[in-house]
Amino acid sequence: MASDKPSAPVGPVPFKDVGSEMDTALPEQPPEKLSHLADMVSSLPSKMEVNLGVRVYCYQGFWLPDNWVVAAIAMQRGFKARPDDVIVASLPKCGTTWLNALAFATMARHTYPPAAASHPLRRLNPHQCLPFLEGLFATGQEAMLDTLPSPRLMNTHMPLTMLPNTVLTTAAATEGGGCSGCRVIYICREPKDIVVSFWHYFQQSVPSVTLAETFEAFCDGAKIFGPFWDHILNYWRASTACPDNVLFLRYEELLRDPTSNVRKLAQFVGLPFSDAEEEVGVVDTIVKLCSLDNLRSLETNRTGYVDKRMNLRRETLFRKGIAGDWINHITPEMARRLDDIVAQKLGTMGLIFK
Ligand code: PAP
Repeated sequence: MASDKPSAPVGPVPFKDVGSEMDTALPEQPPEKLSHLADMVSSLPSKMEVNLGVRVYCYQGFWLPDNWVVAAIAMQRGFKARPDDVIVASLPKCGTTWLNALAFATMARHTYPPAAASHPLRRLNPHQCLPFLEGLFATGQEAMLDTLPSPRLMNTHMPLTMLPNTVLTTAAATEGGGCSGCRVIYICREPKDIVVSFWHYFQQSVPSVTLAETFEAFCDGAKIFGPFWDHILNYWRASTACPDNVLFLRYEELLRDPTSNVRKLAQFVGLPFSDAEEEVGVVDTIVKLCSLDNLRSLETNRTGYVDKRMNLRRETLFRKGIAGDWINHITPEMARRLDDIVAQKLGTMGLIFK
C-alpha cells in the first residue's frame, strides 16, 4: 500500500538554501555566550599572522586567530557528529573549494543531477554549499547544523585534534583502539605550492607582505591553522590507521586523475557509482561541472566576496590550479629549505611529496 507520508529530505542540501549567508570570513566578535573565554585566549602565546594582518594564538599546538580559538573550544564541547556525517578538511589553499564542489556534486547527485542546468553549483560558490564548521561555532550559529538532513556534508580547516570527540574516535584509533566516528575527507598539497597560493590569495588583504615573509612564517609553522606539518600528519596518521573513516587525498593526484579520485570519494562515502551511472558518464559530468574552467566561468564565482572585510574576492579562489607553480616564485635555496623541513617532519613518517 502506498504511504501518504512525505519522504524525508535527504542530504546534503546546499547550506546557503537552508542557512544564512555563511562564508569563511573571520568573525569580528565572539558570541556573547563565549565572551568569558577571551581572557584565556589573550593569555596564550601569540604572533602576528603577516598575511592576514591579525594576531594568531597558539592553542593546543596550533596557531589560530582569537575568535577561532573560541570556535575550536565551542566545537570540541558542542559538536555532535552523526555516524553518517562527512567532513571535508584541509589547510587553506590545498584544493578545498574544488573538493567541496566534488564532494557535494557526488553526494547530492540523486537529488541534484550534475548535468542539470539548475544544479546548485551553477548558482552558488562551492563554499556556500557546505557549512563551514568553525565559522558557525565562532558566531554562535551552530544550531543550524541540527536542522540539516542526513547525511550532512561539512567543511573545516581545523586540525584533527580540534575536532570534537565524536569525530576524534578515529584519531584515537592511532593509539591502537578500534575505528569509529564519522567520515573525514582530507586534501593536502605540495607545501611549496601551498605557500605560493596562500601568498597570492592574501595579497588582496595585505598587499605589502612579500613572498619571502610569507615563506618565513610558513617554515616557522606559525601560519593560520599551522604548523602545516602537524596538520597534515595528524590526518595522515588517522587515514592510515582508519582508512574507512579518513580518506587522504592529494591535490596533485586529483589533477592527474580526477575521475579515479571521484570514484574513490564516492566509494568512501558509501555511494559508489552504479553501472548505469558509469554507462551514461556521470563521473565525467561531475568532474566537468567542478573543473576550474567551468567554476571560474560562472557568474557566482566571478563576483562577490569570501570575506568582504578582508577584501578576499571569490574569483581569486580560482587562480592557476596547477601543480608546481612554486618554480615561478621560490628560489632553489628556499625550495631546498622547505623540502628539508618536509622531509624531516613528514618524510620520516612515510609521507613523501614528489
Ligand atoms: P581556500 O582554502 O581559500 O578555500 P583552496 O580552494 O583550498 O582555497 O585553494 C585554492 C587553490 O585551489 C588555488 O590554487 P592556485 O592558487 O595554486 O591556483 C586554486 O586555483 C585551486 N583551485 C580552485 N578550484 C579548483 C578546481 N576546480 N580545480 C583545480 N584547482 C582549483
